[in-house]
Amino acid sequence: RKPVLAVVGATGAVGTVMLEILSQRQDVWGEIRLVASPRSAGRRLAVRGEETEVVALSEEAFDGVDVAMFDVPDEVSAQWAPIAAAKGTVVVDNSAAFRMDPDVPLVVPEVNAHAARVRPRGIIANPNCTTLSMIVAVAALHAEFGLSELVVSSYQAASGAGKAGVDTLRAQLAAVAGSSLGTQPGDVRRAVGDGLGPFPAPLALNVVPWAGSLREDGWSSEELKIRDESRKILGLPSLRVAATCVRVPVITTHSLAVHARFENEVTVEQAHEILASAPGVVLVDDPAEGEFPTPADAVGTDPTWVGRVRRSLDDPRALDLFVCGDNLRKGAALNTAQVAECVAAELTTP
Ligand code: 11C
Repeated sequence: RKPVLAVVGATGAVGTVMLEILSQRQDVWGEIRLVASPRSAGRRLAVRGEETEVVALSEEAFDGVDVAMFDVPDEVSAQWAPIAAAKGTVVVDNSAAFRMDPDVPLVVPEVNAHAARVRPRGIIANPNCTTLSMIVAVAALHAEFGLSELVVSSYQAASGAGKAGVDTLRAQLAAVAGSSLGTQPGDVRRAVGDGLGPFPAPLALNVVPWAGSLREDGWSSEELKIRDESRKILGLPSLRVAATCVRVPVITTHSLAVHARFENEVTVEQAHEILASAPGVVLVDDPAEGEFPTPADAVGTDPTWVGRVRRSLDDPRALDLFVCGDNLRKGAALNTAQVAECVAAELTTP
């Protein structure tokens, strides 16, 4: 029989993309059960072309469920993923609650699919969307050259902060549209007023060097996630990583400028070959023709897009590149779906 899937958080921003993705991918699932907070129970949503009623999150919601995808806040996952796992359901969790737990694998199928099979708690974690937007390309280069250091700056889209982030950016763009704002200190801030939403400064006509919450010594949680998660996924616990996370006025698709240093000397030609043949990566790198990835082109697509590949002028072992990935697809729902499909294959292989 085909495995039964539960989508927990089916009505949220990532859940909505998940239902689209489940309707587009090869259908490996039997029943797909949609689960959400009691507030959303009873709503009807379309998946695989069928209207399905959303049921409230409860222990019974996991009866007979083989695999559950969780796209809910950290504290909801922390409470409910172990309850589902105790019932024998394999949980693929997109929150930050379990990512650094040594008994929970952190899986990107193109990089470490094998890790999904070893899951002592019955939980598999999905990385943060910023890590996911670059890691497939970085891992392909690491496999050839041996990564020793990453220095990254992110250009993160508003939807990383959920629906509130998108609504805020759209409202701010409306407030500044057609104006001559952006020429005097504070003029954009005054126009936006108290409509900052989840961001600490105006995002329209601006960039904001902050994502996540404050951690020790001035680092943000988002910057530490990039470091910790990259180390765990690549199996490089001492990898040197420095990240600066920046929010930009883009609706969806995170970008990163990556400086990657390797054990061995690199050439752009080799890097191009590796990236052009890496599963899940598309290389667009012809600056003479104005061809490089941008979020406006990458949004709504599945791959990690890579361009601007250069060998560092001062270090023959280092590459500089620019990467774009849809933070709601590969950055969240798509990776979760891919991991769940790995589990489904395992459960149905005799
Ligand atoms: C953002 N990357 O862009 C965050 C959102 O740990 O899954 C995802 C947070 C997470 O704001």
